[in-house]
Amino acid sequence: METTEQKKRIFSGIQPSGIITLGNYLGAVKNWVNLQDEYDCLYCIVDMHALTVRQDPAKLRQNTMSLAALYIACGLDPVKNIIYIQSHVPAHAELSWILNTFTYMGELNRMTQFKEKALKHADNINAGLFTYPVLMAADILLYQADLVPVGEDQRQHIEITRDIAVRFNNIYGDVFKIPTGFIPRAGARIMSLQEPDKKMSKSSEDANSYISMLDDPKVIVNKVKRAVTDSDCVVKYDPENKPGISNLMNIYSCFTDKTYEEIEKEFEGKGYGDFKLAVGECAADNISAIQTEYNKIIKDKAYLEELFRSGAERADRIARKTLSKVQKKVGFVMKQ
Ligand code: AQP
Repeated sequence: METTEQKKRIFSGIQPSGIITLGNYLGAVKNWVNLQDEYDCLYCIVDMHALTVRQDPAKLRQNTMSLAALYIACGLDPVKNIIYIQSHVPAHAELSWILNTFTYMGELNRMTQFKEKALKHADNINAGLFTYPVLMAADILLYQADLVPVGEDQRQHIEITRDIAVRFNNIYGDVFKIPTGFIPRAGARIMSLQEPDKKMSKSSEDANSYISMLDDPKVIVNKVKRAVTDSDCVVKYDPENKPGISNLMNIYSCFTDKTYEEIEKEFEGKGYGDFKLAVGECAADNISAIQTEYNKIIKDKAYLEELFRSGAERADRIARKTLSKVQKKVGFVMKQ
């Protein structure tokens, strides 16, 4: 028996739909790093999810490699954690199909992410975009995950995962563990630097709206300098009336562990220029340390390929167990 079996299990993932942003880092990866000792963790690169928006194949491949290198550069240990590519473990697609038949159109119709993405990609409202939450439910339920650390935007998808699991269990007995979302207190919703009422997204068309984890440090400082704020020049946490400044305070707080009160004191009587410079430099310093590691890892193709091979093998072993159980329960004749 593996010693890790005593620990609670975590599953989470990110789409290689671009280079991850500071939002993905602070809302997800940074917390994953803190959880890796205490939990038995699977961190997936969800390339099948990325296909729900049209991708350039060469870029998708490149972004997948980059995301793996960034996971490790950010501090995820590939031995302690299972790091793998979703499409390398066929059980995700197989379970997703079965779960589609336990999910109602009405439930999927309520999903905010679907509504937002359908508006953004009106020329490609594909069935995969609609059933995205079902694939996510399959990702999580396959591994009998206890906890799913995600940013605030994924809360609704965790809820539907729980609903699908409960529905299935009510019919067939205790097949799935009912997972809980784990949303960090700080950093759960990093907003766009240009439109602070919208979340920061890696696939945004305006490069000034996000900080990419691979942006040059000087670019990071400049993007923060250009961030949209208000005109009253007081550094005060007030998301409703001062969303731009509050967003920068959130970012600063995530990196420095300072409370909003401490930040307000630090910048009392100082202008936005000083504050933005401090936020920009702090983000740039932290991100550039990650980039130094990234630059070493991304060059080593053989290392990444071995990581993918062993990650998929370890994930597949766990996933197959759940999938077989589900297949038996629904009445499939099992292949001998
Ligand atoms: N702005 C954000 N603030 C905090 N957390 C965030 N996350 C995403 N944006 C923010 C968290 O990052 C994890 C991975 O997200 P994803 O790539 O699977 O999908 P997403 O939520 O749709 O992220 P993006 O960056 O907005 O991607 P695109 O532009 O492709 O849609 C999740 O845990 C998410 O909560």
